[in-house]
Amino acid sequence: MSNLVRLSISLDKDLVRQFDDRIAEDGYPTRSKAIGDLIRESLAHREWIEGESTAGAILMVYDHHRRNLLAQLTATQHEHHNLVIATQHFHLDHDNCLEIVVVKGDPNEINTLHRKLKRIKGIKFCNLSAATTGEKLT
Ligand code: NI
Repeated sequence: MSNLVRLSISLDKDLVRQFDDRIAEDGYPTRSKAIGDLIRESLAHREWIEGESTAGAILMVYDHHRRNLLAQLTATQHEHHNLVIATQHFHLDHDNCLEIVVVKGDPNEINTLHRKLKRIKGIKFCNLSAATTGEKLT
């Protein structure tokens, strides 16, 4: 038996036109796939607001010559070692490094870690990509 449910919904004509333009640009094969993705995105977003556990990645760019920066980065990550699944470091050029910190755990604590990393002097870019554990999504 199929798990698919057929829905009939009514939406504003202009809204549908905008949606169709957007999904055509993105190359979606069907409206169903695009709407399913929007629903999953919304559920993943709720995980960050009211969930107990979620996952994501913190992406940083910094100059490794900056005094105390590396020590502060390491100390801050150790303060939240329960969240950090993995880190990967890339040497972008002579001065700049790009580091990815993959995190999983309490969403509030992940946000705290992100804020702490962001305010370290010498961090040029610090972005949190809020993903999902995927456990509750199909
Ligand atoms: Ni480096």
